[in-house]
Amino acid sequence: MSVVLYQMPHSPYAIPIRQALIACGVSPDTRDVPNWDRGEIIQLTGGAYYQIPLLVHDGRVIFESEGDSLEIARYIDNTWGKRQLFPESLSAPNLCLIEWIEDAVESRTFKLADVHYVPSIEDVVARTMVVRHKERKFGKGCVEQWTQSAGAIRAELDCLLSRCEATLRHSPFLLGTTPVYADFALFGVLGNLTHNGWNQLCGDQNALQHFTNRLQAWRFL
Ligand SMILES: N[C@@H](CCC(=O)N[C@@H](CS)C(=O)NCC(=O)O)C(=O)O
Repeated sequence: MSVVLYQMPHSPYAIPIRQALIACGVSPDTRDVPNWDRGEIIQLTGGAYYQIPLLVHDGRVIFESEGDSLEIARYIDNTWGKRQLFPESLSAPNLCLIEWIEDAVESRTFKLADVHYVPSIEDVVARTMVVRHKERKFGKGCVEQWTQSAGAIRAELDCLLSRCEATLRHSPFLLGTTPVYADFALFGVLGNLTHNGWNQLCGDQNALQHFTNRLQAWRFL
């Protein structure tokens, strides 16, 4: 069996997919896609897609063809996960949490990561292409703006994360004793935030720290 995950190592959307595969007992080969060159993804999808993550399973290419950000996650669940990532009984809280994590939480974590990630791109052309992409979406000077307001963004993020911290002090995972995809989504945004030591969880985010270690070690039976 061949499973190849096209990713960027720090991507908040690729990290959960990689970890969900591992939790399901699948060790994907990973291909790091340069943020500034989406040629391989465009070729693989015949021009239909340019983002990551993208999964190739025995020659079958899986990506967000319908704009549903959960297409790859659901494919993993249906193929290897025995519906443990998306249990029907937890559908409402699982999907609500995923939406909140991928929107409200991610919109803070990626900015705090980007203020470290963007300057770390050594090649001036590559870095400028990434900045250009960000500025077309978020306005000119956005990375500088996020750098200046990093403290305020972090305060907003910590306020949101305090809900998860409180729950995880009482429960191993967000919705009980077994992880669902919402847990992997949370793992993804935290992985993006703290990638390469760019940011750390604080002392009062102990339960979140233990949660990330627990999820990393988790394997579905
Ligand atoms: N909704 C997509 C979002 C994927 C996404 O935003 N990927 C980012 C990397 S974290 C990307 O490829 N951005 C490049 C672009 O939008 O051009 C998913 O959940 O897979």
